[in-house]
Amino acid sequence: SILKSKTKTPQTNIQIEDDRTGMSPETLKRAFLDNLFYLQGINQTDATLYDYYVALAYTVRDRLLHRFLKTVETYKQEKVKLVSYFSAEFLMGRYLGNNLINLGMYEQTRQIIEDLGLDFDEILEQEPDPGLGNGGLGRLAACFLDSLASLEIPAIGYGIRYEFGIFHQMIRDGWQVEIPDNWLRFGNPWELPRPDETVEIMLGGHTEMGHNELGHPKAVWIPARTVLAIPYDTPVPGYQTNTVNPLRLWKAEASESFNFDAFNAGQYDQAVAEKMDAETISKVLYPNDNTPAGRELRLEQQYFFVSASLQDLIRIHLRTHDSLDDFHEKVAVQLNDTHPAVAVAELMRLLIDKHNYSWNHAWDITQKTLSYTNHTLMPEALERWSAGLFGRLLPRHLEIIYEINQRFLDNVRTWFPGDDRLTTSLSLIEEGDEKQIRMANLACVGSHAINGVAALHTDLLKKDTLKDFAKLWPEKFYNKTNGVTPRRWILLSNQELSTLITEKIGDGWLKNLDEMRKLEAFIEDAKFRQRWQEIKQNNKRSLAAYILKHRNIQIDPNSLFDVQVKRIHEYKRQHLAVLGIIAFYNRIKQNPGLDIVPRTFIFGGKAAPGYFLAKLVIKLINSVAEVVNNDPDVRGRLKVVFLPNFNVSLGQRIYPAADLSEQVSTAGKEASGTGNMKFAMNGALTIGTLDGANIEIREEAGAENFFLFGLTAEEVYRRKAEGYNPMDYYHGNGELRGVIDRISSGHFSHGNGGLFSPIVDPLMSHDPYMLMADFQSYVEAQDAVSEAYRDQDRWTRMSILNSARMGKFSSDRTIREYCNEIWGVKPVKINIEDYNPASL
Ligand code: B1N
Repeated sequence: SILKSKTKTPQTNIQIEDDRTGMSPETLKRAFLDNLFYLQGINQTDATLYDYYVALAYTVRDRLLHRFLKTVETYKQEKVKLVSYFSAEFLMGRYLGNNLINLGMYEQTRQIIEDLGLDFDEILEQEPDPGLGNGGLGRLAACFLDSLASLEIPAIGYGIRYEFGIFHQMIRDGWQVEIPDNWLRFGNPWELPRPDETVEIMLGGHTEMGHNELGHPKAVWIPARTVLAIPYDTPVPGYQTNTVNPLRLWKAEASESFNFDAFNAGQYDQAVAEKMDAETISKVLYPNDNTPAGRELRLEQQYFFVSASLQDLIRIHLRTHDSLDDFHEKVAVQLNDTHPAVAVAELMRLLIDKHNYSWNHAWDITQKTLSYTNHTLMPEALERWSAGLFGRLLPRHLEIIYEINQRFLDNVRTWFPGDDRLTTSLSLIEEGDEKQIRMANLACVGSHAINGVAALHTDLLKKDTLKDFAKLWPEKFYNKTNGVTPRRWILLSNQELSTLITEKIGDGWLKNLDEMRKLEAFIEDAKFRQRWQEIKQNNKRSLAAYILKHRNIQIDPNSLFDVQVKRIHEYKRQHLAVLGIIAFYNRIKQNPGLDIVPRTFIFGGKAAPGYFLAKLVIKLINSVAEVVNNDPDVRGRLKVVFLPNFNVSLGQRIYPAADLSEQVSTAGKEASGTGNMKFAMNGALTIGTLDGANIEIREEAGAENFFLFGLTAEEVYRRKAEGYNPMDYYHGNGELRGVIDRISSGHFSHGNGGLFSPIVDPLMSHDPYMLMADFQSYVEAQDAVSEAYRDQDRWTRMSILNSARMGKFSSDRTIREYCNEIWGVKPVKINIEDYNPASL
């Protein structure tokens, strides 16, 4: 027949399902080369390293997909309760290496890639780092997704598919320069568009009184415009489980590709402009960490993803249930800070306006569904929206918020008659020249659970930032100390250390990090200590090679690697570490023969583009580096390096190579910190204040294995109340004076003493972050660090104890607590034995 092939090609070994699910080296190799040729249309002879990355990514994706589809199908069939994590940020980091690990195919994949004569690590480096987050808050969401899938919890992450993630940072002449992060330019093999599950989002316009089917009066929102939300799913596998949960990110598109009226009127440009306008909603991540943007587009982003996600959850629920009466029994929505707090009003609107619920019934479902995590104590970082702006974008939601507030304050007034201070403080609305909506208050009122992210943070929330809510509803408050995933932050980042740990205690620690305590039994084993030290040394050597290649700075792997990587912020006090460096430098200048422990100070972190002082701190670090690194008196004993573009991938190189972790925020300001945990797990010691999770890290590691300094949160409050005068320290402390004067003299700025006065002047007048008060104590702690480092054996013991005692800071522990105390969800096993994708 003419429909048959003329040439006789033998059809051997075609096993479709096996080619896409099989894990044997032969199958993996065949699938990899098959993807390169048939999916990408590229010959091996022409393939670039990036092409190989894509081929490998598709090979791994195939091995995720049947688990993914079976997971979703199981949730539907078993009508399980689902956790949905609402977050404006997911800082996922590269997928390939992590997915290989979680699927248990890392080693055999490395092997087949190397058999083909390719460099495996170089291929992993091809993947763009998806930077859809700013810092700790976004990375926490990513660690939580890893733990949820690893604990076999039915869960879905909801967020925004930003076309541009956090900017790429470059350093020019010591200053930060921002480059757009066009991460989707070459496509994204990890995501699956689901256009059939598109939802419509209304914006702007006004409300009118109308009536429902029964003739009852009801509010009708007449929007000015609508946009479409298109879901893109990224499968998130658990560590050695069959669970693969979705991360569902929404892209904004125009409702109709063209405004036909404008088009027909010949205004082609206007028609296209409207389309572009709609798409700006998911165009770019706001690059602020711990400071609200206050822009209308930001509120549009928040509402866009919250509305899309709630509509999606309602659709999912109604597939298998007759009504939304039991919605809260099947869905737990966690609000990652107040960025998704408009969910309170949106769920009310959907229940009342769309699904005809009464106010009281809708309110009951809403409160039982939602819970809220607070991530900051600083009042200036709490989100507020002007009622005018809010009402222009979300007129119906403004009405709903006013009604929530009225009913809530009526209750407050009956519970506490005459207490005007209390009603003013609890109100969702801040009165003033312009009314402001307090998103934290909205989140508190609309949730059944409110939590802080470290013990001290929760304490201070209850005593200070949210004290009136805590008095009203003490039973609503929880502490959930943050954690990080040991799969990415130990196993993937520090493979040599992981091998040693597994050799000693087996691999149970990867699922139960408390088992790391078993390492303590080997602390008297000199060979073990030596191996521990050698591995740190190897990690330091490879970071030194990276620094030489990318910054052209030679550093000594035998020096103490003293590292501070995190967003640049005044409260995090990178400039306190700089004062410490200058103190060391001044000592050398006074006595060039001084016997000091050689140190390499490594900094990394982005400054928000509009945060002038943070950008000046980067310039200061680079300026000090230029002088210190090239001063012949220093003789290479101090080196300062600023590593540009700190992100998840760079973190993976840096944490394993650190000897000392700088966690020096003003006590009471850092909600938790999570970098502190990654460092300690990888055997770095901490120099830190009693702030955030540092307190719990020190408790676990033992006070003798932690370099503590500085005022406590209580002392900070008290000192400020008593009247704090930083000049007392300037006049009373010669070393501090020498440091400040060295900066002011222009020594680090080619004689331009004024360059850094925006940093120095505030220190000398009000010093809101109390660097002057903490300086002496910081320098003393640094001297204790140097003394400890001289005794390498003692240092290694402390390093081992830090790693061994970090079990508490696995995000698995955090997620178990959320599951048991807040979400009420249980693990669900996914069985793929009976699942044959080829036959479906
Ligand atoms: O959240 C982390 C904590 O470990 C950190 O201590 C905390 O600073 C961080 C607005 C934030 N708090 N608030 C933010 C980020 C972006 C934004 O637009 C606020 N990030 C934190 C995880 O709990």
